[in-house]
Amino acid sequence: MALLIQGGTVVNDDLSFVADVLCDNGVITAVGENLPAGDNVEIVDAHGCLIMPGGIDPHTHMELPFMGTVASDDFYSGTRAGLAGGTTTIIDFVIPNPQQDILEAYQLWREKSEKSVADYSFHVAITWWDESVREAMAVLAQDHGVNSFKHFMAYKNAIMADDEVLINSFKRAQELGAICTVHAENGELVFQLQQDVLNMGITGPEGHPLSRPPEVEGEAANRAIEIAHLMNVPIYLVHTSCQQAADAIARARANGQRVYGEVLPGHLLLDDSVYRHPDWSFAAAHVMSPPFRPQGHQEHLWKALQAGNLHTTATDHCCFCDPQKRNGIDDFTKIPNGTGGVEDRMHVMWHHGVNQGRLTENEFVAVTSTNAAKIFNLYPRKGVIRTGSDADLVIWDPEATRTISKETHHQNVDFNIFEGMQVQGINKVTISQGEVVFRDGEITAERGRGRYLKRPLFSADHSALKKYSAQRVPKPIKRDPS
Ligand code: URQ
Ligand code: ZN
Ligand code: ZN
Repeated sequence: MALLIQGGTVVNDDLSFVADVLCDNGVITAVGENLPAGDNVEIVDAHGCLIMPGGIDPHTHMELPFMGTVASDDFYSGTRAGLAGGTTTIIDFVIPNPQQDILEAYQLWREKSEKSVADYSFHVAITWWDESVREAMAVLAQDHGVNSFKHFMAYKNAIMADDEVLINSFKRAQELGAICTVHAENGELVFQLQQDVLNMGITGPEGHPLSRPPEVEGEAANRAIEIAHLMNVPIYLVHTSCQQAADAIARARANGQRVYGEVLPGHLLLDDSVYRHPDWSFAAAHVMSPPFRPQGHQEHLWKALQAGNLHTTATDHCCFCDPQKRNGIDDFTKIPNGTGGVEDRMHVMWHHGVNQGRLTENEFVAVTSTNAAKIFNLYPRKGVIRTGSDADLVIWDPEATRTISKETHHQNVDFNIFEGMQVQGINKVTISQGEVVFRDGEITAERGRGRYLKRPLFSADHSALKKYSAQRVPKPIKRDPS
């Protein structure tokens, strides 16, 4: 059934304009004023509302096996919660164990994700290196539409990539036309500081931020950026949480390097006082890496976002319920790291971004959808209201309100880091693949309707680098052998 969205204002990252939107067979077929309603068309009333591109969350971990347990939101419940909050596409992660066959891991994640109710794609983590990994990256890039490879610089003795892995993988990504992403924390420093903090007798969640101060992220951010610079590959820093890392990105960009930054609403709004809360479960529920930072970093991150040195908002949605968090009841280093947010990201960013005058409505669209689509080469299929683009949209009511709570959220987790937050400006309707999947609080998306999205190599950014590399090859100096 075709849909005609009538009476709204279309908001793209570059422009807002009054228009109707016609959707048919999963794509947008017309955008314009007073579009005629043909036969067999469902009318969706958008009067007084904004019509915006469906949200893209470029950083989630549905049903991730991690730190001895498995994240509690799976690809069904997690993407379902995302639709309720206006997110119509996620980019999740294939994270092979060290020495695990990369292609085997990719297949496992493809099977797990078939239950999704929204469209999805994968970054693939490079957690070890040998010639088979080098070959697997080509297969994934050329045959399976993987154009982004992730590197965890933290998590020593688990999935941490050392400099040798980083350099080999970055070089390979450059050859293939892919982008590199990093979790930038110095895992060796974290490991040492964790021992130091435990030796002080600190075993509670308050030890978590003490073992990974902002300098630990700043060092890794600078190192990753320099390696990317010398390997001539674009780089994207996930969950940039502190001034040191944000400034590293800004410096590199000021030097013309192709570096992008992601920020989580949690790092924009919460601080490290949560770890000193008297209730152990409350404090442990906030254990994620990098940790929420001391007061001051949040405002710096907002300014970096407004300045265009941070480009996307994501959630790093990786939920663990209290019984799971209690694996670390006697030792904070054993508390599974991760928090949720896939359902709240857009509401929180609108309320604290647009309502507070930090972001225009167009910048909101950029940082919740369009920029991620462009960086990861899903644009203009995703991330814009345009004829021919996928019919993934939200009908946004700037006057409607919601109080965020674990009691009412659809996320499969017993905690919400934004508990009690009252927000104004929410999606009344979510449309995915041209189908109404959320309306009046009801989710009607069918299990398994989500599609795997292939992402082409050589996004505009990378093709520019390719040309630059070709010109930059130094020549050997011819010398008289005598
Ligand atoms: O590091 C990540 O992004 C994953 C393992 C989720 N956990 C977290 O604390 N950020
Ligand atoms: Zn991470
Ligand atoms: Zn993550």
